Amino acid sequence: MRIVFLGPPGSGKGTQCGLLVSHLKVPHISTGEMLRKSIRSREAVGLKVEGDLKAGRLAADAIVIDLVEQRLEEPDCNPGFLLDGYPRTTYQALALETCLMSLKRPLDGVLELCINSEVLVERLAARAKIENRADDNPDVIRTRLQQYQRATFPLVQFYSKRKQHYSVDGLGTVEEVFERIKDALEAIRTKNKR
Ligand code: B4P
Repeated sequence: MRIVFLGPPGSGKGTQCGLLVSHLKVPHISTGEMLRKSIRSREAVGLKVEGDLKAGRLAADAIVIDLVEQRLEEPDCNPGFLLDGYPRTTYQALALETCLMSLKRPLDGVLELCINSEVLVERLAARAKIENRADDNPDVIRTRLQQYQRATFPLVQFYSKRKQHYSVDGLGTVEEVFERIKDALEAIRTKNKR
């Protein structure tokens, strides 16, 4: 299956995609993870995006689009993929649509994990204590949530118009959310068979 996960920071996209990899047997492509890796290894891309990530701003569209397009051409993506954190802007969504059209592999669906912002702040503050991520401090979390509302939330409408959008309640335990996601994937499979 070819699925995009949408949701604000802390909504559980990364957590749920991690669980779904073995369920669906497709790779998990997290642009946040790819960018952090390139920062850690001091690659040219990493040096360009480091300041943006630290400040909670989005990296430049051109950089992320390029990373994802190269990744989607790798053979392990032939059976499908889980895109986590991409697209995050309308420009990226249009680029993805064009790329998948040229690969003749359209998206099966877009899952939005819905959750309120108080829970998000609590979750990210809890992660800050464990993982020491530079972008999990309160000021940067606020910037990331604002970015989401401004740049990424309009994608709900973008994919609704294309009848590809499905929303999933992201509140509850990891296992409860996972069960809801599996149900939504089943609904997508059934709809796409028709
Ligand atoms: P990401 O790594 O995608 O960061 P994120 O949005 O915070 O999502 P994440 O996957 O970490 O959180 P999750 O919801 O899984 O991006 C980082 C940065 O990279 C961005 O701010 C941006 O600067 C840049 N970037 C990435 N993609 C880009 C793009 N396409 N364009 C431009 N820039 C881009 O979970 C968070 C926490 O919640 C975890 O600690 C988890 O344990 C906990 N959690 C999850 N589910 C839970 C549950 N049910 N109950 C309790 N806790 C739960």
